Amino acid sequence: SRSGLSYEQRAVQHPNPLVKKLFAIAEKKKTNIVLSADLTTTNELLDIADRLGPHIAVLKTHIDIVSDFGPSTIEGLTELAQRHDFLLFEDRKFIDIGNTVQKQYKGGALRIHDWAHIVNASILAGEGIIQALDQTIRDGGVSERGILILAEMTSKGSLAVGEYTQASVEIAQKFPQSVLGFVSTKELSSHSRVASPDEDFVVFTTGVNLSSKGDALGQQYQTPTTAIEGGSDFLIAGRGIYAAAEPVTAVKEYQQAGWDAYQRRITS
Ligand code: BMP
Repeated sequence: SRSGLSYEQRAVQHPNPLVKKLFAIAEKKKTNIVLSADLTTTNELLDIADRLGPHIAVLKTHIDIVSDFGPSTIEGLTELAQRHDFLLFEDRKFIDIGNTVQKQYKGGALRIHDWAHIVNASILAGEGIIQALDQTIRDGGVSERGILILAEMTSKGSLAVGEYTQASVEIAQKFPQSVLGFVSTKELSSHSRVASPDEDFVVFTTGVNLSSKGDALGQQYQTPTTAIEGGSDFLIAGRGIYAAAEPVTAVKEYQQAGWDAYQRRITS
């Protein structure tokens, strides 16, 4: 792991062009925030993306919750991603057999591969799912596409622990061209039996909130500081930011907390 280096140093050393771009954005905008933009209409989604775009490195969508989803949703997101320089991450959580996920990724009404730089997948079904997504990425004719493996979950009673999490790391290591890293609550290299010295998987952490410990449906939060101290590289926050009374003020608070914690980690 290279979690002790600056984003700039990691950008220089990383072999994957999409990760290089992600680290370069973090360094340039001084942010490790991934906005979980769980808004349910195109207008609300694009409005929050435009207002908060300058403060985030990645915008995470659940595109299937947008009630009026259509071409203008994607055109708007793509235009804002370019204007404010952030990446798009569709939180699709692919989980089926390889043949099905290829169709879900490339086709259907959502055409996720066309517009989302990053997608995530669970390894419940075995490594074939990652093989299938990897194949679509390598044959897809579009550069800058990557996968995060959902190695843990933040919800109470999650079964994605222990050997399951370890298997996530081992499968990631078999597909280094397209697996960028993990969605997990902490760094996972300690789970690995065969970590190579120059591997640098990126850790995205959900369940981040500055003022709440959880919700009524099992969500469990940690703070930006504890997440970064635990080896997280990018903080995914939703309601803590977009549902705040002043989302712009809130995103700046998360941005500062996440950035300061990362600087402390790499200088200590
Ligand atoms: P919030 O910060 O409002 O709790 O939102 C968390 C977001 O992260 C949601 O979009 C949820 O689907 C996602 N998420 C999560 O909370 N825990 C996980 O383990 C994995 C997730 O993708």
